[in-house]
Amino acid sequence: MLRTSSPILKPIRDKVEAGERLSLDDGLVLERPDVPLPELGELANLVRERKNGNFAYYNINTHLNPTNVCVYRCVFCAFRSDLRDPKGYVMSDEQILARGAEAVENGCTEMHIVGGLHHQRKYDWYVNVIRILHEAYPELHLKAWTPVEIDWFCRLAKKSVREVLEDMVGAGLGSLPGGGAEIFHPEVRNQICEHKADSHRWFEVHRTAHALGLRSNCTMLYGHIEQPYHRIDHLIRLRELQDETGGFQTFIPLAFHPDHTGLSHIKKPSSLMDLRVMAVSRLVLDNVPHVKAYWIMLGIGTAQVALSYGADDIDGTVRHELIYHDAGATTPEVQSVEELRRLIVEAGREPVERDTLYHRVDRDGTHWHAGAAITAGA
Ligand code: V47
Repeated sequence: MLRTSSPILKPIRDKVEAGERLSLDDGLVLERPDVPLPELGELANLVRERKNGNFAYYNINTHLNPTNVCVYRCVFCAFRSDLRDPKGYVMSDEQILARGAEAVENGCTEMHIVGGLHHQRKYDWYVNVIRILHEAYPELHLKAWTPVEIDWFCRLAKKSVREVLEDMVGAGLGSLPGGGAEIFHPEVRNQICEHKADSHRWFEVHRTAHALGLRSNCTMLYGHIEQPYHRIDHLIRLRELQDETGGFQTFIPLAFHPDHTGLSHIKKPSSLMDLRVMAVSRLVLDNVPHVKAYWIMLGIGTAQVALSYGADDIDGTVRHELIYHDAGATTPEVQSVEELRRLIVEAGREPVERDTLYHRVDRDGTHWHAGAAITAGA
């Protein structure tokens, strides 16, 4: 039995308890500042525990951003560089392979690969990033390329989304990360990233990936110029594709970090807003198994609390993260497994190491193998 008592939440509480779907209008009510945050959290926690019990998942992973040089100029991005900017870099094959070696030495199960869209690199260069890593380290799951990158590759290669994804799978791609979603509504998207893949293209890429049997994640970048309506609209669009394909594994709400971006006059969202967005996302996205509290972005303390506000996953050890650190994140660059497990236990949850596709990981030091699939509940 829930302790919630606000009259404003009563109809929504009844729906959540009965396992019924929330509407767009319900989502807008949840976003109202007069909805008490603890009650919202309690409702989201009900769904979180229904789906994932007391488990909180983490993985041992690393990031690779093969280049930061990018043809696009998204105003929220501090990571990108112009072609001739001294900050710009492109990694060589040797540097990329060295990262693979480091990942395996550290027991990583996953490498998360995204980057800039370089003005001069050809399609084969991007396929080669996946191929050389997969050939050298076949056990490392390569979670790579957002729809923004896949769309760019289609233009470079004059190929369809399906053909590009098939090339990448042939080279060793394992799944797609959730990035590039930002805010789908054109009122916002046209102001923060007008030139890159639009929402239709973003969904086309994930729909095609799911049809090919790939799993993927999804995200939402919040706390900049968007309004509550844009966030709920975003979540409902994701929910609709999930109804169609069932291919999303995890949703990750991404808090905007303003430093060194074109929106540096905007304040970073507060922890209370982070928790509200987490809880609302869990409640509206009723068909996505997992919601992630990305500790790099939220900070450790908020990520721990978020495990009782809808989140059941905290991402991983995360080595070599640049996108958030370039934009002012003050979290450490890497967390040890012991520390990740400690912070989960301190939050009252049971830590479970997973691989990218949510199998339990059985591990002896850096040696590991994927065990049974973790099945989410309702
Ligand atoms: O698409 C860029 C966001 C995303 C900023 O799939 C920013 O498991 C805040 O998608 N402030 C990339 N956000 C990161 C991403 C991700 C992260 C962790 C796990 C997974 C996963 C995916 O980061 C971009 C954009 O939405 N971003 N700049 C910024 N200044």
